[in-house]
Amino acid sequence: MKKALITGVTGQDGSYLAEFLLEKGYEVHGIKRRASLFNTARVDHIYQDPHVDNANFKLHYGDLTDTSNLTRIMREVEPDEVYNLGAQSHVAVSFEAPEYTADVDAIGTLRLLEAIRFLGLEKKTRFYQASTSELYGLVQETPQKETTPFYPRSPYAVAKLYSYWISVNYREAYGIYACNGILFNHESPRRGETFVTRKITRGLANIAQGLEPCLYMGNIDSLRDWGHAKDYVRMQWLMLQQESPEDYVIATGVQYSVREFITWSSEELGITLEFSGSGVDEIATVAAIEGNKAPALKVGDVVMRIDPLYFRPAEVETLLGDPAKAKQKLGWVPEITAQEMCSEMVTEDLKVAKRHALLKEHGMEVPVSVEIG
Ligand code: NDP
Ligand code: GDR
Repeated sequence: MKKALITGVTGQDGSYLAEFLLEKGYEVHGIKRRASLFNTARVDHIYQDPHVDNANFKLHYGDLTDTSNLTRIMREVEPDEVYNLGAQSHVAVSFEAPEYTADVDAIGTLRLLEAIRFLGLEKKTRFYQASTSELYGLVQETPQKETTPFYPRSPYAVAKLYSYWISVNYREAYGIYACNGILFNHESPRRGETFVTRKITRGLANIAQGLEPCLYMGNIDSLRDWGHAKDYVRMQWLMLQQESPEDYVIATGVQYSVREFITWSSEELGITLEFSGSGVDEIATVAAIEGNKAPALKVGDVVMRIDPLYFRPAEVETLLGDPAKAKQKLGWVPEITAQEMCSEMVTEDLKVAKRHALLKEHGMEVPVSVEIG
C-alpha cells in the first residue's frame, strides 16, 4: 500500500486529493494545524476512527513553520509521495502578513525537502509542490506556459517563487523526484469563502435569501483562467506517477472576467443584472427576476458595489494558461467548465442560504462571518 503525506489536507485541494488517493488505495496522512475551533469540516466525511484497525486516513498535528515537527512526521510516515499544499494562500492577505507568508509558503517547502534529505529518503519519496499561476504576475507572454518568464506581484507570489526554484534545485542537486504543478485558479463548493468566486456565489445566494444586503467587490475587470479543483488534484497525482519529474502548467486555456462570474452566478439564481457606472462607482442592479430562488430581491435593488478596500497594492490583471504539455504528455484535459463549476457552487451555497433563511424566519440566530477578503 502506497503512503502519501499531504500538507494543507484541511484545505480545498487537500480534501479532494485525500479523497482521490483513498479511492486509489493509498494510506493517506495529513498535517492539520491546531486551531481553537474544529477546522476539519472539509475532511470530516473521510475521517476514520483511529481506534478502528486499518484506518487508512490519519491526521497529524503540525505546522509548516515547525522544522522538528515536520521532520518527525516525515520519519514516522516515510511517505512514498508528499503533496505540499499547505500555504497562507490568500494573495491580498500576503500584503498584510508578508513575513509569515514567506515563512510558510517559502521556507516551509525548504523544511520539507530538507527533511527528505536529512532522513535519506531522496530515492524513496516523491515531492509535489503547489506552484501557482501567480508566479507569472505581470505577464510576459500570453498564454502562459512552462517556459514563460516569471514576474511575481505579491509577497505570496514571491514566496511561491522561492518554493518553485528550491524544488527544482533539490531535484537537480540531490536527485529528488520533485515536481512543480503551476496551477491556475481552481475553485469548487469547498473554496475558501474569501476567494473571489466563492465570495460571489455565497454572497449572492445570501443576498437572494435576504441574509446580506450587498456584495462589495474589488477589481471586477480582473481576468482569470478558472478550473475545477477536482480536475486539478487528478493532475497533481499524475505528475508523481511519471518516469521522470517535470513541471507542468495546469489550466483550462479559457479566460473570463470577475464581472462575467458575477453575471453567471446571478443567472443561476434567476436574476438578470445590469451593470452601470464605472471605476469605483460601478454598481450592479437587478433588471429582472425569474423563478423563486431570490425571494428577497426586487427589480431595481443594487446587489453589487465596488469597495477600494478590496483593491490590491499590486494587481495581477490577467492570467491565461496553456495546458498543452499536460495534455500531450499526461493525457490530461479538464472535464468541468467554469460555467458548470459556477452552477455547482451557487447550488451548494443556495442550499445553505435557504437553511439559514429558515432559521432566521423562526427567530433563530444565523451565523454571520466577519471575515473580509
Ligand atoms: P486553501 O487555502 O484552501 O488551503 C490551505 C491549506 O494550508 C489549509 O489546509 C491550511 O490549514 C493549510 N495551512 C495554512 N497555513 C499553514 C501552516 N502554517 N502550516 C501548515 N498548514 C497550513 O488552499 P487551496 O487548497 O486552494 O490550495 C492548495 C495549495 O495550492 C496552496 O499552497 C495554494 O497556495 C496553491 N494554489 C492554489 C490555487 C487555487 O486556485 N486554489 C492555484 C495555485 C496554487 P487551515 O485549514 O488550518 O487553514
Ligand atoms: P487569486 O484569487 O488572487 O487569483 O489567488 P482571488 O479569488 O482572491 O482573486 C482573483 C481576482 O479577483 C479579484 N477580485 C477580488 N478578489 C477577492 N478575493 N475579493 C474581492 O472582493 C475581489 N474583487 C475582485 C482579485 O483582485 C484578483 O484579481 C488564487 C489563490 O488561490 C492563490 O493561492 C493561487 O495561487 C492563485 O489563485 C492561482
